[in-house]
Amino acid sequence: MNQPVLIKGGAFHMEAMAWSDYRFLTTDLGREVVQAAPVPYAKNMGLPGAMDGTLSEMLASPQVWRSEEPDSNEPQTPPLYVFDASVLRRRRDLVKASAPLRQSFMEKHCSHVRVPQLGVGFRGAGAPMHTHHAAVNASYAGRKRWFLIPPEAAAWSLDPAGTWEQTAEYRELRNSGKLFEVVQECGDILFVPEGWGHATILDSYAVGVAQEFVPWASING
Ligand SMILES: O=C(O)CCC(=O)C(=O)O
Repeated sequence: MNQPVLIKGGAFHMEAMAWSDYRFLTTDLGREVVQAAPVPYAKNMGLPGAMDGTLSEMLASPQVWRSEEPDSNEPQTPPLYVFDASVLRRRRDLVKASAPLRQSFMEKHCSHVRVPQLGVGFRGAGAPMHTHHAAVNASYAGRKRWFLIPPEAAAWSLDPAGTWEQTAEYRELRNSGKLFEVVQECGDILFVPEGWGHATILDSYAVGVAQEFVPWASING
């Protein structure tokens, strides 16, 4: 399948829906060391601004936390986003509760599946425009805006999506009709096909788990 699909309420049955309440997320994962950065994996890409600490510390940090409503005193730059593949690699006990791909699907249809990635942040945080393998993304809290570009027009950016959304490049893409925007709400699953450009901006406190995979069909045709 090479079209994005939004499955409304597709994650409602998952145990990780408990994370829509901040207190359950921090009970399960608050002591885990994570990275927060202006863009996911900033350190790996040689970009500045990343911080490490426990998830509880990061979520209380003024560089990460934002109130639900915009505040005139807050920094103009987007907040840091906790986006981390190491947490669920260490906490295998929470993979079944939170990773959207079922074991039977992976065994039958996938040649490779990456470790699920945890994304937690507040209003204005997000991921810049990028592409990779197919992915499913489950939302367990909040509202997230997605920007999607088909493979023939896909692009990369190292700017946080909140900054990119203010640029002429964004406006041109939108006017060209090549940019699709979709809102993912708590409990929804979004499928992003291989090669599609995608970026996100959180509208509120939001928690998601993303799982990238290579379907046999994409190798064997
Ligand atoms: O969940 C997000 O905010 C971004 C997810 C993403 O871009 C990805 O999994 O590649």
